[in-house]
Amino acid sequence: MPEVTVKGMSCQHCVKSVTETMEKLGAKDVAVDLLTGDVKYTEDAPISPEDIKEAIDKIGFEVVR
Ligand code: 9UX
Repeated sequence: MPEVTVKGMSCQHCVKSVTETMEKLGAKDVAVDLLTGDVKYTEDAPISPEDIKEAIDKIGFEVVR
């Protein structure tokens, strides 16, 4: 299962924003751990890490890995 770590989330609204952004990129079954920043997801076709970085950045968070 692909995974990215997102820095800067501090509430459930942040989780929702990140989840919706990931879904817009085509991610499915997005599971966000608010405490660790771990974002797990499945994908039908590979999603570009650069696209993820850019989209997450745009909503005010940072992909750290
Ligand atoms: Mo509330 Mo989460 O401002 O960023 S949406 S902490």
